[in-house]
Amino acid sequence: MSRKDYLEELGILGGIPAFDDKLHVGRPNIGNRERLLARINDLLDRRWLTNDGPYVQEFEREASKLLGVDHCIAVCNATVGLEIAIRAAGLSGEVIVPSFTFIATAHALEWQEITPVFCDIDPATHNIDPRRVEEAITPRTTGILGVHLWGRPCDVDALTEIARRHDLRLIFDAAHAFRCSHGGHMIGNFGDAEVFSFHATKFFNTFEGGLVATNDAGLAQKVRLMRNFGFSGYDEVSYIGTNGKMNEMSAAMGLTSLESLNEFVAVNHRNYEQYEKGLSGIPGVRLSTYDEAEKCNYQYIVLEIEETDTGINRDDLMEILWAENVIARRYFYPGCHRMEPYHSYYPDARLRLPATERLTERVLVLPTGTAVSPEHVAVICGLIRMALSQGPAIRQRLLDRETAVGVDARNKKRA
Ligand code: T4K
Repeated sequence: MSRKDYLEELGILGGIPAFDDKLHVGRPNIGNRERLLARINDLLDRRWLTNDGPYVQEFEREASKLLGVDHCIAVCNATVGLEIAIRAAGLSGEVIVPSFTFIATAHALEWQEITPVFCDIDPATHNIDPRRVEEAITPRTTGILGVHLWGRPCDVDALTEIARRHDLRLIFDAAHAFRCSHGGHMIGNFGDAEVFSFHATKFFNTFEGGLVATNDAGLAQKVRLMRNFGFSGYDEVSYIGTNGKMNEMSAAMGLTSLESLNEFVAVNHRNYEQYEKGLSGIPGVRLSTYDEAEKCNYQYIVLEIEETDTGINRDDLMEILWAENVIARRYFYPGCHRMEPYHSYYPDARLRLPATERLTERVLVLPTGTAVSPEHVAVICGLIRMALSQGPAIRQRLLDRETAVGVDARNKKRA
């Protein structure tokens, strides 16, 4: 790992990368290995590997306690969790959803032949804009699917009020928001149901996994049955169901990760504060903030790059960082509405989504988590400072190099 002082040292201009190994966004946090391996031995000895096993039940009890939610149903991943929650809540027709989210949010609807109606976001929060939600309601609308993007709660109160007034169901994609709160209440308690992701790339993981949280006993019972093919007894099926079960290995990882949860958050918080300090005062870069009065997991370091102030754009910066082995990601480019099948269905959707369109061009997510040390953060901040403060000079050198390569290729062809 090396700090860089001169432009010539940048990887993109031929220098040696700052990091020998790739630094990823979403490197998994791993808790206590001995505890995990002991649990895995235990489940192997027990020969109980899946189907509502003892670790899954214990994990659900622990999650309920942590979130203060009556019912927590562990599932194999958040995508299937969303599909089950959406179906159990009786959604159909059209559901209003942001486009600035991971594609799974929209697919969970479309998979069930429910039309996702993309709604613009509030550029200040990156979350669905309640004013735009209200405009998108039609006689076919049955629900709203909000997303707590980056773990920052969306405007839960306004959305709850809109849902109440229009008699709509309200579900939250809380994939990013485990151990976050809103108004002092843990995420998991809002809407009809909230769905968390415990994918390997989340700060809290169960390898693959998710959780449906709800305080509605009837809905919880339906979700539970639908998670297991709809079986309500050995030979009795009550609903159409799927296989959405979490397995015992994942639950063992979940229980072990829970024991290190606060430690993971502390590391994320430390990295976040260091990024905040290291990037402060650089024109054209804005770091998304978290509400320190609430519980946050700080799992995403989200930058917005303003080209008019820096001379280079988000994609240039990403290329510069990748050349240093910093694999920053432009989540959630280009927006669900520009991906298939939605792009073909609604080729003009971008006209209704100006804030989304603008943000997808500006956002860059940086590595954090327990695999990222303060030294890593210091070097990354140094690289960003250099890249953004000397953007036009870097651009010019790249242009010169491209021209030189072009001339060289033409000369070789002639020779
Ligand atoms: N809703 C929202 C708002 C979501 O963000 C997501 C998932 C969902 C719903 C659906 O949740 P799940 O059904 O997955 O539970 C990743 C994740 O696969 C995805 O879970 C996550 N959101 C999304 C934001 O990120 P990709 O396409 O970026 O994954 P990938 O394979 O490029 O991994 C990201 C980086 O993580 C890699 O550069 C390397 C690193 N990595 C990854 C894995 C799997 C590791 O270091 N180790 C690993 O084991 O989607």
